[in-house]
Amino acid sequence: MSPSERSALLVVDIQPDFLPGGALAVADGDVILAPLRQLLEARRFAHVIATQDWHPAGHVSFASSHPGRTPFDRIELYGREQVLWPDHCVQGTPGAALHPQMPWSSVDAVIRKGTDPRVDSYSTFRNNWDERGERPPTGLAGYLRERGVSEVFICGLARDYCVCWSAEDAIAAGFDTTVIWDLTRSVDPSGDRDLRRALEARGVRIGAANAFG
Ligand code: VGL
Ligand code: ZN
Repeated sequence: MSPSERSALLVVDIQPDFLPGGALAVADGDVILAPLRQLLEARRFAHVIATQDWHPAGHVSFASSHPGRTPFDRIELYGREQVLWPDHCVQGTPGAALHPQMPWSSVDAVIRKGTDPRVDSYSTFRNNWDERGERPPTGLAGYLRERGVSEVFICGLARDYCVCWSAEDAIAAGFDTTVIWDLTRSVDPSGDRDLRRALEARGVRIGAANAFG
């Protein structure tokens, strides 16, 4: 297999709700769209997987599901911290769609996550912890392994939640893992330096889109 056949691109949560004007807008999230479009159109990756945050109405991660709480409050859920979000990416709503102006035709598979009403899911590989203290896999690691993928490149939104958790799980699952840093943006950019160091400490590489021409 050529190197590119062993590599997959994961494009995380490019959905209107995470872009300016959306329900959980990531500042400057739209800045990554043009270079991401170029990367998709260049078809440099034999495997491209997109993820879609896809919550049922009334999801446990929504502040509106917890009387008296407001968005960005933190609560304890099943013994762990849970950030409470504005309602976002509700199944079937326009804000939950894959961004309608992006070239998705080269995408092989779309992984929907956050579909369990009682458990959040930042990572593309596993849900957050459930009431049994477990993090059920999504099946993506097996999908990639069965196709001979050993290396993943991750981009998308948000850098400090879904991208970061996906990268940590990817490396834990044994994949060579690179975050294409300039094709990501954070909900809270003040944590970016620490986040980058924490990822590198786990063995995640930090890359740039211009490495792909
Ligand atoms: C995300 C918060 C809640 C993300 C999803 O895509 O990073 N963040 N749901
Ligand atoms: Zn979500």
